[in-house]
Amino acid sequence: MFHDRARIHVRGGAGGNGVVSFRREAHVPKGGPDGGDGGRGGDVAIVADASLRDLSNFRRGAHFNAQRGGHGQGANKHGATPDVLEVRVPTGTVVEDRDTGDRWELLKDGERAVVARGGGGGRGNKQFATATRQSPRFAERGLPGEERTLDLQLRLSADAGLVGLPNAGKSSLLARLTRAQPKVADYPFTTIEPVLGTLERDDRQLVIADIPGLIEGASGGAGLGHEFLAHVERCRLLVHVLDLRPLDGSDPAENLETVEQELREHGHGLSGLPRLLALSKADLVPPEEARRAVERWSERLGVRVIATSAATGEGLDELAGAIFTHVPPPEPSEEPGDTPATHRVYRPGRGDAYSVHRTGPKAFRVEGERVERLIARHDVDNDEALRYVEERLRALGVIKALESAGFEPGDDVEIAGIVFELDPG
Ligand SMILES: Nc1nc2c(ncn2[C@@H]2O[C@H](COP(=O)(O)OP(=O)(O)OP(=O)(O)O)[C@@H](O)[C@H]2O)c(=O)[nH]1
Ligand SMILES: [Mg+2]
Repeated sequence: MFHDRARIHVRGGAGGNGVVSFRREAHVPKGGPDGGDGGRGGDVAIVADASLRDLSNFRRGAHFNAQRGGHGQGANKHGATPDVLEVRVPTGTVVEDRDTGDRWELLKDGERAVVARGGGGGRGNKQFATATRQSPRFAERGLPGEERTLDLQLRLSADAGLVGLPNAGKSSLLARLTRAQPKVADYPFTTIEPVLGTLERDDRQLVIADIPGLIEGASGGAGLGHEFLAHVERCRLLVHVLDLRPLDGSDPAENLETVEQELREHGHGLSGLPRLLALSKADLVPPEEARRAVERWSERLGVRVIATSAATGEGLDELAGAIFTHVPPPEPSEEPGDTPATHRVYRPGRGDAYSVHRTGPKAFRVEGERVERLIARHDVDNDEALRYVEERLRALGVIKALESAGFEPGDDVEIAGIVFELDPG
């Protein structure tokens, strides 16, 4: 079974906590603060690995949790930051976070994207020492790491794709054009997963994909084809394979339209890709009829049409040559050696904004990334830490904003689900 989709959960490691510690020296009764900072939590990165074939390594809903940062220690020792947790996926995997719309495309071996950053480490008490607060008895907690649910989808990187109805002869053509050995049989849906083959000529190579047969309704979910239409998106040329003499007696013109309709309905630019038409099984009709079919179809479609037979080899060289001439050169960004910006590294915004809401007669709520982070970092049951939080809230202008909303010292304030009495001095 070919697994081209998976869903995973990733979580950056939590930051380590800062620590409260004081220097101890035999002859100094009370040394200064020397609590070290916690280390940043580990990141989770997705790395493209050309040796992987598909996404079958991923159990349903697998979790990847990076390690947490080390806690700070006395004597000003900082906690360690663990190694990045690497999740290896086959080259050609598209990673998407449906909640945020973030998306990464890992197209080349070794390409990587940090998808969940570790949380920041907390500062140790040494960092909170000031002229007026010489022995701070509080330190910051580390922050939780970033968390996401990611949808992985493997897109094959083929230059040209063979598309057509089931039984049209796509796999037979691939087998004759390349060294690939797809299964060939006289029933529809013989091919149930895409097969790749390499077409070689002089010093050029092109990858050709044999896509499972498309039937009416494929783009809407019918048959097997729709699952694989996504793979065709990255092709730069489509070779439409059309059976000249279908076994089921169907009309080739209608068959061609069925497939073209599915390509249009799938969208993603598929119907705009350059086309070749390979008429298949030419050995089954008299040569004169095959010639007339070529003329008719080229006139009608305005594309290059070639009569082929996987049985006799007719038209195969011509088809291979036409594929080479009609595949457009790769986009400049796909040239080797050039590093395209195919992935984005997520950086949390500055998040300075906040809002103040009155929730009751003597109760308020403050929302905002920065203030919520402040609360997550401190234990407001610790008087000294609470005083520090008040100082920061004042510096951020939150106390002023609360006052203009009617706040009075001693009222309750809720931030990120934590309620405390705010009594700024
Ligand atoms: N006579 C003749 N038969 C052919 C030729 N090409 C394919 N066939 C036969 O047509 C049938 C279908 O061929 P496949 O290559 O499996 O067709 P496909 O398009 O890959 O079909 P699916 O994988 O089911 O979508 C098989 O019985 C082949 O032997 C040809 O050039 N001449
Ligand atoms: Mg096939």
